Amino acid sequence: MKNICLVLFLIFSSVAGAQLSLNYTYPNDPSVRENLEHWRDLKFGIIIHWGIYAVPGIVESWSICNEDWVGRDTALNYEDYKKWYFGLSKEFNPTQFNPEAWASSAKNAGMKYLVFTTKHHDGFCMFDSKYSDFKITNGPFQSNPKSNVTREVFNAFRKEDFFIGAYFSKPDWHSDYYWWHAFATGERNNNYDIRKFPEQWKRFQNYTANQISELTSEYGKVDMLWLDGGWVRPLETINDEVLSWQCPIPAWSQDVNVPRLAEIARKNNPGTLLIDRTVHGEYENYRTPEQRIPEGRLDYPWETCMTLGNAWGFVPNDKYKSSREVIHKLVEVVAKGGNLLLGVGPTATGVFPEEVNLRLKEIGNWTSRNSEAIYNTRSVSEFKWGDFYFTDGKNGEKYAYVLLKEGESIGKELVLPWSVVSSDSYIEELSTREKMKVVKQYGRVIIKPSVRVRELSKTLPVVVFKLN
Ligand code: FHN
Repeated sequence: MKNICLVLFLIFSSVAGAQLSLNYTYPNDPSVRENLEHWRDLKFGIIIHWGIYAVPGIVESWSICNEDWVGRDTALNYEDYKKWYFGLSKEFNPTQFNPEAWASSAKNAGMKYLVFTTKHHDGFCMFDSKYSDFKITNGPFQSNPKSNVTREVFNAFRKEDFFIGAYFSKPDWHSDYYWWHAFATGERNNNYDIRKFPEQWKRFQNYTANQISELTSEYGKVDMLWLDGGWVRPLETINDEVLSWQCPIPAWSQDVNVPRLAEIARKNNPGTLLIDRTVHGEYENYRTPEQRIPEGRLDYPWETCMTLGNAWGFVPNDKYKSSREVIHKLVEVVAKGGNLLLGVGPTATGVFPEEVNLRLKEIGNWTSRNSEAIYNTRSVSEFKWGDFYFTDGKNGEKYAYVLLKEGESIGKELVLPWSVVSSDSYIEELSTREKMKVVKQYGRVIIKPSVRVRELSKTLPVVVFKLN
């Protein structure tokens, strides 16, 4: 039994102000700002990593990168391994591909936006690019009516009213313009000195711009470009954060000209959000902490991207987080002013693993009954007190969240300071809409949940109270 004395400091206080950002740049373009505020309302999204790496069920792309932290079959020499990996494009034939089922599962979980890997670092295009033969429409799946996977995925999620994000890797380890055959491939960076071969890099910049143009003009409305591969960036933007990655840093600038990509994308879809991850500034419209939730509340738009299992893509026997754990993270992220982008990987045949579908269904059981306390809310300066989180609704209502461990329940009394409950306000438990019995004494307001609500709380990962 969780002995709870819930004193809700929902009045603004000087304490625990938001963690001020040192290098976040709010967009100037009104349509981008409007799109950003809309995205902030959505709170919960799905990022889907799907590519040839699903065939063997290994980590996406990284095993072909010649950096010693990467795990790969050392029985093969590196060149043979790379050949084997790229050869997976001739085996990838997802005959059970069912993007409508993916979209329905994600929607039922309460997710509102999608980020889909149109191309990961390995350069394999999950769309029918005119600028590459290394693509899903040039292999065993090419005759399938759904072979242009990105188009099918975007359409299926758009039909469920999802905000559409295109994940696009700035580095492309299959492109001769990035890993040039004239030199041995090295680590994650391009493998030639751009200062000596500027025309080769110009070719890569054009190749990238052409693919961004395809993705933002031939695949319906794309709301966001989620650019990954932060090491591809102008040299002058290398900062302590990049140095902390402890990865090789070239002496030259890998500037892929993101302003040009933004211009192309926004000409095709005005207001497109640009997420040039970790390369702060004008084209990082929100920040993207990965696999972690920031300590404090952040005063700028941000999103935690986190895997449901341990891998971004499908790997066999992955260990998935419980639905309770995901819902706790969702509430924590929302109370701190962010969004949660949850990562799943479909199998080589094109379906979500059954355990993933089950988790998404369980998550939906909670989000569907507490949706108003998630979407459209905004964080407050006093976002946390003890074990509890708080947010503001947009119409003066407030929400208080009590996170419960397995088997825990709320206690017989919850205490509110008098000041937060005006004379005519009332308090309800959100999932039952049951009005709370409230006693006012000695400058405090005591909520006395009914036996029914206390019993129900044993089955809930989070109990939400709404102060009207
Ligand atoms: O290198 C990628 C990684 O494979 C994965 O796609 C993640 C997802 O956020 N992004 C990069 C690592 O930050």
